[in-house]
Amino acid sequence: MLLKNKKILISGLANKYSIAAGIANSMHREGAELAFTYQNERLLRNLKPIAENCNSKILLECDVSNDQSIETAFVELGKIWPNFDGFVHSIGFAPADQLEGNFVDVTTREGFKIAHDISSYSFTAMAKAAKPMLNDGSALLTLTYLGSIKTVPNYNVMGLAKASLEANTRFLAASMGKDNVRVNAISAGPIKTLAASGVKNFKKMLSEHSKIAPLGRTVTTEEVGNVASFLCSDYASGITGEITYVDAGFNIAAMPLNAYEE
Ligand code: 0WD
Repeated sequence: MLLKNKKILISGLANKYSIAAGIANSMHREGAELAFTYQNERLLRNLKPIAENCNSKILLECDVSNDQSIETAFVELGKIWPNFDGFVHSIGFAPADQLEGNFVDVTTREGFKIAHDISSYSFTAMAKAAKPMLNDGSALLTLTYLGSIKTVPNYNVMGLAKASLEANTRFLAASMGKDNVRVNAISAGPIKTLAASGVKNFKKMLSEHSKIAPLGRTVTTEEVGNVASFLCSDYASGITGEITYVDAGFNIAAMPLNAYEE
C-alpha cells in the first residue's frame, strides 16, 4: 500500500467521471485517508457517494475564486486534521466563450483573468493555506495539459493558464523544498469529463489523440490516479517540480507511426 498512514485532501471532484474521482479511488485503494473539497452545494450531491466509497466523512466547501472560502475550508479541516500529508489540486476553468474559435479574436481580458485565477493562482492559494499544517514529506499535486507548451485548437487561453500552472509547480517546489514538501504536476491526455466537454469539438481531440499516441489510445482516470498515488507517496521522495506525462505517449510523437503508409 503506497499511501498507508497518509492523509490527503482532494479538490475538484465534480462527478464520477472527474480525474479527481480516479485519483480518489486509487489513493483509497493504496491506504490513504481522504478528505474532499467541493466548489458548491450543487456538486456535493455527486461527491457524497464517491467519498462514502472511500470511507471519507470530511467534505468541505471551498470555492477557490474566493479567499475567504479557502481560509474557512482549511480552518475547518484543521479542526479534524491538525496536520496532513498533502493535497491534489484538480481544478480548472475558463468561460465557455474562450474555448471556441480563433484565439486572437475570442480571448478577452476578463476571460484571461478568470482562466489564470481559477486554473493557476488557486494552486498557490491552496499551498499557502495548507503550509502550516503540512507534515514533513508532504506532496502537492496538480493537473495540467499539453496545451501549456503546444497549441491545440480551441484550448486557447487555457493553454496560457496551464503554462502558468506549470511554472507555478516549479516555483512552489523551489519555495517549499526546504520544508521537505514536494510539488508536482501530471500532464494528462484528453479524457471525457465535464470540464473537457467545455472545449469545442473535444470528441475530435480524443480521436486525433488515439491516432498519434504510441499506445494508440487515450488514457483513463484510473491510470492518472495511479501515477498520482505514486507521486504523493514516499516512493517519489526524490521527485519535485516535475511535469509527468500520463498521455499514452502522445507528447513524444510528431506524427502517427503509420503516417507514410498509403
Ligand atoms: O481531458 C481532460 N479532462 C484533462 C483535464 C486533460 C488534462 C488536464 N485536465 C485537468 C483540468 O484542466 C483540471 O485542471 O484536470 C483537472 C480536472 O479536470 P476534469 O477532471 O477533467 O474536470 P471536472 O470533472 O469538470 O473537474 C474540474 C472541476 C470543476 O468542475 P466543473 O466542470 O463543474 O467546472 O474543477 C472545479 C469544479 O468542481 N472547479 C472549482 N473548484 C473550486 N472552486 C472551481 C472553483 N472556483 N471552478 C472549477
